[in-house]
Amino acid sequence: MNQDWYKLLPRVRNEQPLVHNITNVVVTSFTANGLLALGASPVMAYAREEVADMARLARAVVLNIGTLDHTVVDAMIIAGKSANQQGVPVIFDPVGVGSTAFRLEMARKILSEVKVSVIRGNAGEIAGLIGKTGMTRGVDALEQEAGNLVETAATCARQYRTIVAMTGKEDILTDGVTHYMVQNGHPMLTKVTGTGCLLSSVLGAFVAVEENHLLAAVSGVASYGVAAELAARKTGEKGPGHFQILFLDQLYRLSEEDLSSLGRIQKL
Ligand code: ATP
Ligand code: TZP
Ligand code: MG
Ligand code: MG
Repeated sequence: MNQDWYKLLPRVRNEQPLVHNITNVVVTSFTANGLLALGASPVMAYAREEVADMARLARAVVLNIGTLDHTVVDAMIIAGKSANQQGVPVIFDPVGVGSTAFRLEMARKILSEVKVSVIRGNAGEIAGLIGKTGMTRGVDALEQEAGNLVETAATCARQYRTIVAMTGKEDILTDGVTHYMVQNGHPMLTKVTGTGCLLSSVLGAFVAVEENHLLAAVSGVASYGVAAELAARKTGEKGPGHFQILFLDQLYRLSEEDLSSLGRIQKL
């Protein structure tokens, strides 16, 4: 990509944007620690009485339906509308959409009431949002043919007038017209719960510092993938427990040089 995508990470560290997360109970602590390691400033707030105020204070709002119920969905809509009124970008993670009817119904409700800047999900979830079902197992994506992935992501982006970050072995970033593929990352990311959720919140930090949200999404996904590759090298023979810690450390240590030498971004 011709812009200096690797220069966004230093901006995140300089500006330390406040990212307001309404996320799931599985990943809360990992998400907060990941954002801190990266250099952003996390806050979790869920009460309907305060989410409008918190969203207004934040530089990005992340809505993640991993362990949703009606109360959480109400809070997400209040927070999302407040963010929209203030021009604060909203990221949406449709965890598990495509596996139950309730998730799809709630995701569509949120997307009909809140304008989101980026949807970040696995292939099954993005397919689920455009009505293609049977491509998920619980919160995990099932394998799909590569050719269909770009079309699925682009259709989703056009339908919801947003940027789609569809992640997996390869990541597809699209606004519906212009598409990028990022080939960074490591299979160890699939052995630690919440790595997709943390990525959605990391994208919140990147869109907070860059108005071009497609560039921010590409940069955030590539930076995250490079950190995972470096952490996996250090993990060696050890397993997911060590990788999780080394990955947080690597988010903290990641340099512009690491990114410019290891980033694998391709315009499609
Ligand atoms: P799932 O529940 O299907 O694992 P998720 O919400 O956890 O989905 P992922 O698609 O796993 O999200 O994406 C999280 C990170 O893991 C992204 O940076 C992505 O590039 C990376 N990733 C996922 N699978 C692989 C893989 N097989 N090889 C390399 N990187 C991967
Ligand atoms: N169940 C509900 S939310 C959740 C699980 C296991 C976490 C999913 O995290 P990720 O980032 O999608 O792997
Ligand atoms: Mg994963
Ligand atoms: Mg997920």
